[in-house]
Amino acid sequence: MATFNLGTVGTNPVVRNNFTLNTSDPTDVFQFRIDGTKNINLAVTDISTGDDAELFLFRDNGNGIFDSNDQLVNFSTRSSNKDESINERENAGTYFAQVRRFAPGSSGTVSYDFAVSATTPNSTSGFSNLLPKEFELGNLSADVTRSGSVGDFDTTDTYQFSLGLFEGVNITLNRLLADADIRLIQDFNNNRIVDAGEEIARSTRGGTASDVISNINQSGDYFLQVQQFSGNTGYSLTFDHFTTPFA
Ligand SMILES: [Ca+2]
Ligand SMILES: [Ca+2]
Ligand SMILES: [Ca+2]
Ligand SMILES: [Ca+2]
Repeated sequence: MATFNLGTVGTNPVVRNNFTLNTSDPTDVFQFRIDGTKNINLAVTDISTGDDAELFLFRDNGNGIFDSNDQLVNFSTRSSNKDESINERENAGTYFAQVRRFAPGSSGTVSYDFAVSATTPNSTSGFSNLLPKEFELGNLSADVTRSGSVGDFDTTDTYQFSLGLFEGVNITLNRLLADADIRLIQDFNNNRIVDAGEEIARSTRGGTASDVISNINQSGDYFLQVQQFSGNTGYSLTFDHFTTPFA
């Protein structure tokens, strides 16, 4: 087991690409600190085809060493080579993100990209700036509605979708019990990080008012994020598909 100490992590994502796991070295551990109450964002992306990796987050018991006394606080164990994602509000301290090769789903050496950031909770900058394909909607060709929830143990949900030529979409977040917000992103450099200039639109209305992003009418690949602003809430997210007279 290899342990990589990333030091104190803040808003800027720390990225470790092209790491590998195999039968003789099946886990990697990324140790990091946060210096206040933050939304910890973790993503494992670009898992090799035909393989499966899992993601676990532990809080250190205070000795600064990854051991059996550390508490598992969250995990992401999706099938095949789907991206893994954790977005969790936590207090200052030392944490360990463990990436494990899932042997029954893996044929050989598993490669993956890892990223971590810590954003400011309960604010308009609390959105995760990582872009795992947590919910893949694919190319929109009709209206789509999804329900989900955000809260302290899942502070951001990230949806992937694309629009073809002559297609557009209006996006509405509603049925809220607490304040959640949305933003729309295009990952122009395809690094699975939200860089400057890649946020296309956002809606951050207060309370349980619906959030709306209207008239997105350019073809391309998009990410839509739903963020907890305060409290825990379920939500309904609607993609109202329309056609346009232009490409
Ligand atoms: Ca420990
Ligand atoms: Ca997995
Ligand atoms: Ca980017
Ligand atoms: Ca809102």
